[in-house]
Amino acid sequence: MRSEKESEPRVVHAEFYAGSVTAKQLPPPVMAEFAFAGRSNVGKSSLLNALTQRNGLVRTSRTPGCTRQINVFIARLTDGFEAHLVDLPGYGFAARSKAEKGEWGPMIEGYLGTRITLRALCILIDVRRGPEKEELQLIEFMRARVVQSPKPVELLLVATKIDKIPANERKPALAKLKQKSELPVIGFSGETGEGRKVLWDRLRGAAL
Ligand SMILES: Nc1nc2c(ncn2[C@@H]2O[C@H](COP(=O)(O)OP(=O)(O)OP(=O)(O)O)[C@@H](O)[C@H]2O)c(=O)[nH]1
Ligand SMILES: [Mg+2]
Repeated sequence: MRSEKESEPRVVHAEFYAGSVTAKQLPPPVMAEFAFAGRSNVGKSSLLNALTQRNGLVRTSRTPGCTRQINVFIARLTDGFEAHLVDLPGYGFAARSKAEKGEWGPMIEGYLGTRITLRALCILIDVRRGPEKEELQLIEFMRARVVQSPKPVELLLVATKIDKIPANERKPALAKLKQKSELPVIGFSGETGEGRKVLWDRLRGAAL
């Protein structure tokens, strides 16, 4: 019998593909894309490292505002499945300059609103915070999105830093988030890799 560890999806190739401050300047949409959005410091870049099992693939930082452009990575699994993973800059970062703040919304919405190969958007929230105004707005924005895509974009809520709450509080915390957001919720930890398999399974399902 195969152990749980062996059935974990294994990434055989992962590398930086392209980066841009506008969706228009990104390379043409050629394969399924999964994007990761959320407020600054929530753990988007750490999640990408955990998902690809490459600790240094994406730059992470204790200081909010680390990722400042749309960064696209390519990942290939053992069975040949390939997808683009898209790290978006964080929103809700108070110390950012006014001019920069003004560009953030259009950059994120420009990408999410137009990319025809987008198959899933993971909205990350810290498990210790509920969905706030920005997350609800993002969900609204995605529901109102009209793009000539062959498939609707799957929306997932990913509750990050799950390692920071005691094990017995995790299930109730996730249930509460699910009720508040009316979205599927996956608990995730960039530290321990918890949630990695469930997330890969969901993403692959969304690509088909
Ligand atoms: N304990 C714990 N810490 C985490 C986890 N994910 C991220 N962190 C920490 O949180 C901080 C921010 O992580 P990043 O991955 O850079 O966050 P980000 O969302 O990409 O931030 P921006 O690029 O600023 O939008 C870092 O110090 C990480 O080590 C997690 O699952 N558990
Ligand atoms: Mg980041």
